Amino acid sequence: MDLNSLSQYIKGQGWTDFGVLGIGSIQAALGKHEGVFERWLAQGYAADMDYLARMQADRFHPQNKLPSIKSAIVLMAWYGSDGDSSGEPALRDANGEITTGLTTGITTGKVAKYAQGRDYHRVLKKRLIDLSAHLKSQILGLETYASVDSGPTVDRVLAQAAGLGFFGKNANLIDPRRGSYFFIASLMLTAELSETPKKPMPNCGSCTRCIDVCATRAIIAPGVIDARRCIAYLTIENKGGIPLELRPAVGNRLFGCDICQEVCPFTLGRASQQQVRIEPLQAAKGAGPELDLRELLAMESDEAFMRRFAGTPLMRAKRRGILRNACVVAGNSGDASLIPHLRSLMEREEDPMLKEHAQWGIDKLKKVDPMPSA
Ligand code: B12
Repeated sequence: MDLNSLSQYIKGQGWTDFGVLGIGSIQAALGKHEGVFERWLAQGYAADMDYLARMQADRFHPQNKLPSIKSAIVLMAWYGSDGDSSGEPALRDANGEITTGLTTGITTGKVAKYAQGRDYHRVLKKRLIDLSAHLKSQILGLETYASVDSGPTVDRVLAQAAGLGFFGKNANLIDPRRGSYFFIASLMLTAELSETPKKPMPNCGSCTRCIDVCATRAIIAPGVIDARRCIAYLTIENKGGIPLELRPAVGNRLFGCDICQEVCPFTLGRASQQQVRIEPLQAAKGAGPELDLRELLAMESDEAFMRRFAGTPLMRAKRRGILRNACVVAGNSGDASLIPHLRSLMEREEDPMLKEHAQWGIDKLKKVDPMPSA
């Protein structure tokens, strides 16, 4: 199959870009990174994400899933912005300091950009299945294996090898023309496709903005994240409480975090020039960028939670995780009118973890306004 018609089909599906890797390049890239990954795990940086160690063999040896693999198409799906710049913070405050858009005195919590639309796993998997069917109609006897995020692939490493970007100091894969607000998906194939040409890539140079502004100091070395401190981990994957010392730094990040991307010069300005071409990924189709804390704190049942968030990435944290996060964000809001909402959550919920987080929020708000009117 020639590259032009493949490219036409892929772009027609709404993908932002793609690259093709032969099995030699796949093995070389994964072989180089397996040691990096093992050292990362050994340091404890994976926190409680035990599945990462369990999936190691499959992630680094794609033959485990597709024994006759000969190539892979690695795809980029933009999610960052619907074409305006409203989600981007001002880069510097009045004192000239870099700011990450964190504010106090507001009663909403922020949803990371990746999570504002429909759940990308389902949306992109569907696109991969359609792509696979299209290729199978052209290549006799073709077998494929599709993977998005939760599947057994090392997405950033494959995408970097496929020429889609470079490893940033914020650990994200950065496309120098667009920034890093994109998902990565792959389709492994038993057919040999010709590799796409690779362009030379820049690097972060001496810039350390992401490291400097990370509120919890989770970027412990360029490109290395300690998930135990990362707000994305703490508010999404984490099943327990948010460590006390990190709660103030969570600020108004209710679900996920984009601080290290928001300040990246490759993303700033350029993000607003991109469009979300896969419609269900648009913020208007899902939870959107901000959620009302009063509404969240009042969510009494899993049914109510499902009605509001089914089909969105917020389901990952479940009602329990979102309520926990809402208590922390409420505590950080500086708005004492939220105290009664935290109180009624505390009285209503049986879960000691939720009670403790609500109490923390109340105590923090009392310090702002020791005599709240309500
Ligand atoms: C576990 C995981 C997390 C964890 C850990 C994050 C991390 N940095 O490892 C948590 C929950 C914290 C997380 C957060 C986020 N994630 Co995540 N996550 C994953 C997952 C499932 C595995 C990543 C992994 O293996 N990590 C282990 C590290 C060691 O590997 P790595 O990050 O893939 O690769 C790095 C190293 O190899 C390193 N490296 C390369 N060479 C060398 C050499 C040396 C010497 C060293 C030291 C390092 C080094 O550079 C690579 C990039 O930094 C992938 C999906 C997948 N199947 O791969 C998504 C994925 C990485 N996440 C993604 C996203 C969107 C996010 C968030 C932006 C979500 C959000 N807004 O809240 C944040 C970003 C946080 C950050 N700055 O990294 C996207 C990233 C897309 C992109 N453009 O890069 C992915 C690819 C999902 C997808 N399919 O689209 N995530």
